[in-house]
Amino acid sequence: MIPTLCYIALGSNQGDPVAKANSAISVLSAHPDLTVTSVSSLYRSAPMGPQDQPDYINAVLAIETHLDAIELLDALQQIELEHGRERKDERWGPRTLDLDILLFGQETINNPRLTVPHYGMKVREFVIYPLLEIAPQLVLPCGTSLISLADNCDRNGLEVYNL
Ligand code: A4P
Ligand code: MG
Repeated sequence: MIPTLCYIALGSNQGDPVAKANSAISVLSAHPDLTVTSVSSLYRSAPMGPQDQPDYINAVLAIETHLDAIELLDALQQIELEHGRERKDERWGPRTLDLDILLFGQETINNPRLTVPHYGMKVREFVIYPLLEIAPQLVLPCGTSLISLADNCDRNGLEVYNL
């Protein structure tokens, strides 16, 4: 069976976000059910949502997997928990680690636990530019090219994070 090519967004702005991001990338790379095929640079981004929170570290990974989408979500949520994630009520508030499924092959998924493509991916600079780095030719299931999304998306201060 052919594995599904998926794109995962990573975000963190609490408790040493760079270390959290690198650790999450290591755990994903070592996961028996996932093959990480590309990893973007780490990026520093201004917070979307409440402004009284630290800047974020964001990145995007390409993975291949034989898991179905819900099994993949379960695996990602398990990794979030292992990195100290607590789900709070505040929308868009600070988080130690957020792992979102951007794309699951070319599937469109709408169920109570999962919306794919991710609802914010067309407008978030901290998703579009890291994704452009690893998948410049990408076309969304709706037919929109990633490059056209980038053409319409301000970088909003987004920069590659250098140690
Ligand atoms: N869920 C539905 N679709 C998906 C999907 N495609 N991938 C459900 C992952 N999960 C998905 O997520 C809530 C529920 O969404 C999950 O239980 C899952 O079943 P969550 O991670 O518990 O909550 P959340 O991430 O706080 O919610 P939300 O609204 O998805 O947050 P966002 O939209 O991801 O925003 N600013 C910068 N610069 N960088 C960031 O990364 N992130 C956020 C969070 C706010 N501001 C940011 C950033
Ligand atoms: Mg999330």
